[in-house]
Amino acid sequence: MLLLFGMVVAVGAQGNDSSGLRIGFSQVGSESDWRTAFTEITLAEAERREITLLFSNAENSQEAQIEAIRSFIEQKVDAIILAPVIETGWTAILLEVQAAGIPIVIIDRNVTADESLYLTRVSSDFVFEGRLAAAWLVQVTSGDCKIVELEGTVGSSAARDRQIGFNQVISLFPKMQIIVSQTGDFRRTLGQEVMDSILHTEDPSKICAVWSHNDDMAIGAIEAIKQAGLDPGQDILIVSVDAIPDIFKAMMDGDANATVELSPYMAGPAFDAITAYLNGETVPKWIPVTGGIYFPDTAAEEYARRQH
Ligand code: GZL
Repeated sequence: MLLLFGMVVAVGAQGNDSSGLRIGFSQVGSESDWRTAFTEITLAEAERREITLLFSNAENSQEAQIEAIRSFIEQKVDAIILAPVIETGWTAILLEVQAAGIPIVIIDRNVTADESLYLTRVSSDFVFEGRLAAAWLVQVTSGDCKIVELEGTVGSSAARDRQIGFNQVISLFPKMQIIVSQTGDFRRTLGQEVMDSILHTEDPSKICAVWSHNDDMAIGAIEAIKQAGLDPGQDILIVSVDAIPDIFKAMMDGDANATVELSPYMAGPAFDAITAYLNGETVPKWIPVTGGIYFPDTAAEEYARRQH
């Protein structure tokens, strides 16, 4: 059974030992295609497992996330899943959740709160994603490239750690240089606006590549590069993260060069961890999801395969 803003939307087809659980899910928002896919997959997985999911979309507001968590406590849910928009400011509400005796799972981005305040975290390794993107760019440019960086949401662990990982690798190569770094908040429209502005303040002929913390901002940048009369994917290389269908479409059009995969399939492991905990089993503090790096040579099949 699926509760969307209090409505019963559907009854799941197959039960398992998660069946009948009532779980509150506080989602960041709908800022990117990856986030939308992550939400859709989570709702479908809850329905399949006959979990009643109380879903809240905070539209990137931490305050709205905290209010949603308080509402889940009042509704006496069996567990809570939190996808935190930014890293800091969670300790107080996590203490309230702990006092209510409700297990909470952190999913995707991280929190700075003490790990004793949550059951586990299901996520990818953002530092690894940054390293992988940088290693590819170093290789294809022989370690000589002036880079524009489009950062994700300020204060999010995804943006910070992808930047850390990327810089760890390029710092080994003196001619790999980030000439400007600006946030596009993981949003396509802002990625385009920021890139358009950069193309007017920097000498475009000096820009070798765009390193974008997610595909949506990269796709926005691609549009800006085209409007500047340049050829994205050729004049300016494009490397990003998420592996959403639209980046594979861009690759098929010759406009993008590499994307590091971020799996949107995190709900299953989160639901499994909650069920294990409620069955008295021990749950590890981190449950990793992994992904590879993809290029134009497999874009057509990846595009076809990733229609969620
Ligand atoms: C990272 C995730 C990021 C995605 C973006 O795990 O939090 O947030 O890379 C999304 O697409 O906005």
